[in-house]
Amino acid sequence: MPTNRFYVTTPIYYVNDRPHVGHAYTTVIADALSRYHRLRGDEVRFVTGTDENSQKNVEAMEKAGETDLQAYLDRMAGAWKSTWSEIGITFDDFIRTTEPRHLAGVERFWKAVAASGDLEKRTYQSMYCVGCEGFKTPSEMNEDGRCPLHPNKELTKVQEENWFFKLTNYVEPLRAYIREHEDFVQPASRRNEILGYLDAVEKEGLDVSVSREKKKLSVGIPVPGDEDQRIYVWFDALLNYMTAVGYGTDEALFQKFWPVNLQLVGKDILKFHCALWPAMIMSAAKQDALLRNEDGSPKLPQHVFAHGFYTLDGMKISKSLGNAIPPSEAAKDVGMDAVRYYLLREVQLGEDGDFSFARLKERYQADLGNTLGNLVQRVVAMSRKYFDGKVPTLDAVTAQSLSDVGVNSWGGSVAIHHLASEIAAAYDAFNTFGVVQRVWGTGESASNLIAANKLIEETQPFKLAKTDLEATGRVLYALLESIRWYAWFVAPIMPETANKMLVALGLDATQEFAKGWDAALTWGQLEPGSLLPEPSPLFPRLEEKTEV
Ligand code: ME8
Repeated sequence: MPTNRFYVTTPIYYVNDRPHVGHAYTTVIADALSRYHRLRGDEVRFVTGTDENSQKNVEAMEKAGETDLQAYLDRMAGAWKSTWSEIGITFDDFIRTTEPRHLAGVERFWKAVAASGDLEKRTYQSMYCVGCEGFKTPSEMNEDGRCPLHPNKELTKVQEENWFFKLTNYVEPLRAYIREHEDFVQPASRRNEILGYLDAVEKEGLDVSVSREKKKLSVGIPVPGDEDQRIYVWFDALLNYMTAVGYGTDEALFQKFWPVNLQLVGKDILKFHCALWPAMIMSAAKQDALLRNEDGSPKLPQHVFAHGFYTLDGMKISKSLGNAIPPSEAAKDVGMDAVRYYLLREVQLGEDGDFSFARLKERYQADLGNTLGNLVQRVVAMSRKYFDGKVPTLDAVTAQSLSDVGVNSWGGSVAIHHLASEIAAAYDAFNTFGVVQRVWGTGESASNLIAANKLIEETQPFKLAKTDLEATGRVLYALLESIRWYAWFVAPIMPETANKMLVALGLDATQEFAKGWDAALTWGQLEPGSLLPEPSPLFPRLEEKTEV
């Protein structure tokens, strides 16, 4: 089977602070999708990184009483990387916009846009929000003239001569691309926001200032051919998605991974990603053949998905409120898998939600401990007890009879095959919330975790074992084999848990995952008669854990 490639990105984050659970949300979604595609055998490129040429970072450094910007940036980039490793983020590349490889690509791209005639020097006056690194029109301000997202800071009046990018030249091509590619802007509910913005760009002539006077900034990439100007941080930052895969430095790599399959962003930066960014590419593609398809059309991102925002215990997450806690702290009692699960489970992708410690603990006990953990514990313990420490092996437990444990709500192997294809479809549609829902049993297919627990209640193997060992063996085998499947389903979201589940079945997790999704998910691969190690709880009860 030919391998597909999957290139997924997160925003590159400002390093004015350490990551909090909001940043973790985007990054965990990207990680789960990357892990899923790796399990399928696809060639995956997962890129995250840091947005370093921002005045915000300089302000944060000064606030921290430091003066060496490079040292500050290095330290903060390191802090982001280590936070990501603490919650199991498996990025393939981490790009920093102060790296030489990035500068090379930005320069090439700027020159292409300039050669297309889409840059023009104009004198400009506007209000600027350093928090957003963006200009604000009067309709985008609060009544008091401040930015609604950063009401603690006054806007700065900017009057200077800048390079402008003629976004207005691309309103029609953007509309056409969005019309022809219904799944470019996701979720669908966000498309109107972009179309509305394009109407405003057209009506109000909203070209975008893409440079600033050098003397007013202490950071920023120099504008090629204009010593007095630096490139606007957003123009530079968006290009990370290309420079990380070799634009300007490694043509073969770029050809392989561009265009990007999926760009995950928060709803706050949708406009930059679905209007300015594709317009920039349309412009540069007129000059740069690397950016064109064979038919001459520009190579644009395939999908941009904007998720909603998390609050923390009902409050906006912000550095100034002091609640921008790192994800590792949220994971202190419950572990990283529980935080990853919680972030993806608590809200439908695209909606806003609240990260609450009480809910996190509730879900840990109920969804993880009681529903998943207990299932594994009970099934393994019963099998060990009635089948001599092993996966049931009875002459009568033939492959046929194993797949026919169709007791009431339990759908047996036919249903779990159906469930597996529903789950793959949900992952393919970036719907991690849907994956979790289906595994835990709110989807349409049977043979999910809820049904597995019901099967135990309905068949009562602990009583059945006294009268009909063969029937007991069939039930327990079906449940053990299902646990192997559940491990595959949840592995992208809860990698440590999935490994433990396989170990609980006496399997070598590395070997099992090397099989690949399709090869592994056929019924009956768990070997009857193989040894089952003594189980230990997957999700220890919290009281016990904190007492230790
Ligand atoms: O905007 N809930 O960086 P940034 C959910 N450097 N997601 C959240 C969140 C919350 N409460 N808070 C932050 C920038 N995020 C630019 C991006 S890309 C070319 C440049 C996530 O550090 C969400 O993904 O402000 C949001 O879009 C992003 O962090 C903003 O990160």
